[in-house]
Formats: sequence, structure tokens, C-alpha cells
Amino acid sequence: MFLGLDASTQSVSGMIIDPATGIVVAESSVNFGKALPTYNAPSGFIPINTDGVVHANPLMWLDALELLLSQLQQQSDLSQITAISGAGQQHATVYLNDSFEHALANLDSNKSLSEQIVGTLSRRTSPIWMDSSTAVECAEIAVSLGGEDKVCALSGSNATQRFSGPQIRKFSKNDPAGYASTATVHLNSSFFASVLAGKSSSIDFGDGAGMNLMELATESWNQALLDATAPDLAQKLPKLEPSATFVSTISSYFVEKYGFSASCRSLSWTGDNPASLVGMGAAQPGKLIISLGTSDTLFAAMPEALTDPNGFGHVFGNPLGGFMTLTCFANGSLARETVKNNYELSWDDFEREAIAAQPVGNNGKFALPFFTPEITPRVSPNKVVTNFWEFEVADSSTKVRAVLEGQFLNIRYNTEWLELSPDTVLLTGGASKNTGIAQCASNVFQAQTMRLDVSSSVALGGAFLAAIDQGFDYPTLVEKFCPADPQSCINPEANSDIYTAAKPELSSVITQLISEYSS
Ligand code: XUL
Repeated sequence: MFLGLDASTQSVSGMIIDPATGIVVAESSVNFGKALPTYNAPSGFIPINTDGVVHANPLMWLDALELLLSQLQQQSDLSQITAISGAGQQHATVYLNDSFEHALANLDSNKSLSEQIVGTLSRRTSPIWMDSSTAVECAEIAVSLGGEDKVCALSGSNATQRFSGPQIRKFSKNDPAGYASTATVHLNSSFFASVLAGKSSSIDFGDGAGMNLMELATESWNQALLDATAPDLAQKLPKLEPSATFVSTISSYFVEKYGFSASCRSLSWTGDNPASLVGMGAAQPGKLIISLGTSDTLFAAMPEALTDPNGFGHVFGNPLGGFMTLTCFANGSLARETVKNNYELSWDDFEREAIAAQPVGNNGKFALPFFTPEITPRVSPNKVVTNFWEFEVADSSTKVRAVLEGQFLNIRYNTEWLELSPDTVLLTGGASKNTGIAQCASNVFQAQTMRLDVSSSVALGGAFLAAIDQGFDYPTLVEKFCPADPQSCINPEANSDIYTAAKPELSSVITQLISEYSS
């Protein structure tokens, strides 16, 4: 059996799988706010939030891990677990002094993890991915490297406020003594992996790429990026290695306290998005995943380290080798709901309006879906679309289709740098159940769409990585644990190749409009 862990913003979750039978043996979760109210972090982070600062307490993460393991122990015999891997919220950094290694090697199972680790923190709290307080540091890093495009081409992303490098730079500037007493900067993922192994873990290429410090092409720390970030950073970073590298057999702390086998293999972790790619069955190139949620997110495996010339998309290491993109579109469900609510439609009406009433291409009417500031492309608050309702043809079906086609065309044109022509687009998230929305996606991408219903894809991805470590084959794991629903298969409508046939014209009109909005 294999254990996959998911240390996310609001909770720590675990899933135990038995790949031989294809069964999920146990699954559990601990919500930080509910289970650990004394940390005063109802949503998993400390609600101070001045100037975009968002931090969490790493001791709370450790207490939650202990609660989770005791819950899993009640559901299953943990001595049967052969290997563990996992994934953490990306970008979050944990700052440790030079007693960390010694504390890990000498954990006493009669005490809690948090009471033994507290003295090893050189910074009490960890900035997490929701933090947006490093605009100055991002600008400084970009200037040092000779421009945003240079940072993106090297590291896979523009200097980005939530990324670890700009966060480390801010700490080193604001608290030089705290930074000087930091012997190691771990990510949330490598911190958890270290505690489980009782030994400092490497950072994997998946999560390492979310730091603005790793050179994508060589998967190594880049000296120019390190120099632009903080002094002596090379000495403070763990080494970079492939995901799910063997760190050690599990620390005796967990053997004594939770009944793990002393031979259980503790592997390095990755970031939650790379693990989710694995757990959704899309870590081999050819499948595109679009998760339709509050924001829409596109995930895809990439064989090569291409980077977005516009700097909107991010490129991380793919835990199964090669690379992956994560490109986020902020106007997802919020834009769809705006149209639905404006016409007082139910989701069923919305579905009908989307497919039945208007022809493919919507008679040339499409709308840019930027009702709130957008990330891809960058649309600032003063450029959001406010005149959509005066759009000359006022019937609801035209507008439903206009916004859906606009959303998917925006996704398609802003991800062409990936050079992917997938034959299947897998849709997940709440809106993927809507056939009208799926049909529009299929038309615009000129590919069949299928619905993928995998809950807990991050923990499952971690468990897959642990199983692969013991020789299990990825396609077989995918077939057993996350098959796409063939009943949900939708093919492009007749004539919908206009999105490809008329592409030069359509694409230039749309890309022109998109760039006007984002300029
Ligand atoms: C990705 C990102 C988030 C976190 C959420 O860049 O910031 O998806 O990984 O946990």
C-alpha cells in the first residue's frame, strides 16, 4: 500500500491506495481552522493581511499532520505502507536554523513534532502563495536579470509576487539577522518530506520551478537568479532532485507513534499542481486538462522546456519527467455566473442556450470574458469589460455563447506557445458537468472533451508517485484510479472547424482585442 499526502492551504489530507486491487484503502483530512482553532487561522493562514502579507504557521501544519496520521491509523494498518510521497501548496517557504537537522535526527515520539521543531525555526511564520507583498522585490529581480522576459525564459515564470525567490528576498532585506541565522530554506513540500524522513529532503523540479530560482533548461539553481535574490542563498537551499527521490526510511518517530514499518520508504514531495497533474492521469503529453472553477486553470504535460513569450503561463517540472504548464484564467465561473444571473437563467437554461439556439461561431459574436481583472492576459481593473450588456444583439443565447466562446478562445490563443494539439481535452471542476460548456470547449479546441471526476487528485498523485517508486506502471494506475467518463464524451459540432479554418483572421481579431485590453 502507498500513502499520498496533500498539504494544502486549508487542510492536510492523506490517501492510502492499494494498486494491486485498485482500491482506495483509506482517506482522511484535517482542516486547520476547525481542528486547530488555537492557531487563529480559520482558513489556514494568519488573517493579518496588511499590504498583501499572507503567512501561515508551520507548527500548525505539523500538528495537523499528527492528527491526520492518527485518523489514518484508525482506518488502516499503517505498517502495510511501503512508501510515502506527497505534495504541498506551492511557493510557501519555511526558514530553519542550523539545529533543524539535529532535531530531525533525534525526534522523541513521546513529544509532539511541533514542540521539537519550534526551536529550529529562524522565522516564526511562512509566507504562502496567497501573499502579494513583494512587487518591489519582483521588480528588483527583473532589473538585475535584464528584464521580465529574461526571468521567464530562465525560470519558467516572470518574477511573481507569491513565488519563493521574491519572498526570500523580502525577508533578507527586512530582517537581515533572521536571514543570516537561516541555515536552510525549505518549501512547504520539502519541509514535510524532511520531517517524515527525519532528514533534510531535496526540493523536486516540480516545486523548485515555482521559486524563480531554478533554471528550467538545466533543472539546477541558477547563480544569476540566486544573486539577484539574496546573499549566500546557494548555501541555504537544499539540492534539487527529481520528484519522489528516496530520502530515507521513515523516521523512527512515526514507527513508534503511528505504527509505520521501519522499512517504509520516505520519498521527496512535489508541489500540489504537479501532483495534481499526475493524479488526474495527465502527466504524459497528449492530454490537456481544463479545470473549470472560480478561475479556470489549464494543465498540460510538456515534453520540452518552452516558456510563455508573454509571461502569463507558468512552467514547472513534471514529476514524471519533462515539464508542465499551469496557466490560470481568473474570469472563470465568475464570468459565467455574471451572464447566467443577468438573464436569470438556471444552469439547465444556460446549457440549453449555449448549444441549441445559436450556430457554431455565434454569427461572429463573441465577447471577451474580462469582467474582473484578469491574469491571462493581464487585464487591469480599469480595463475590465463593462459594456457587454449593450452588445447589439441582446438575446440571452447569443450572449451565453459569446462569453463561452470568448473564454475558450482566450484560453486557446493564450496557450498556443505550448505547441500542443491534443486530441482529448479533459474537463474537471463544477462547470464541467454542463454539456453546453463542454460543447463550446470541444468546438473551440477542435478536440473531443471528456469529464474527469477525480476528487483529491493531489493526494492521489502523491500516492501514484510512491507506487511508481516500487515499479507500478503509470498508465495502469490511471486506468484503475482515474478513468475519464466515456459517457461524457463530446465531439466538436459540424462546421466548428471555423475556429481552425478561419484561424488567421479570427485569431488576429481576438489577439488584437485581447492585447488592447491588456495594454
Ligand atoms: C500555483 C499556486 C497555487 C497553489 C495552491 O502557482 O500558487 O495553485 O499551489 O496551493
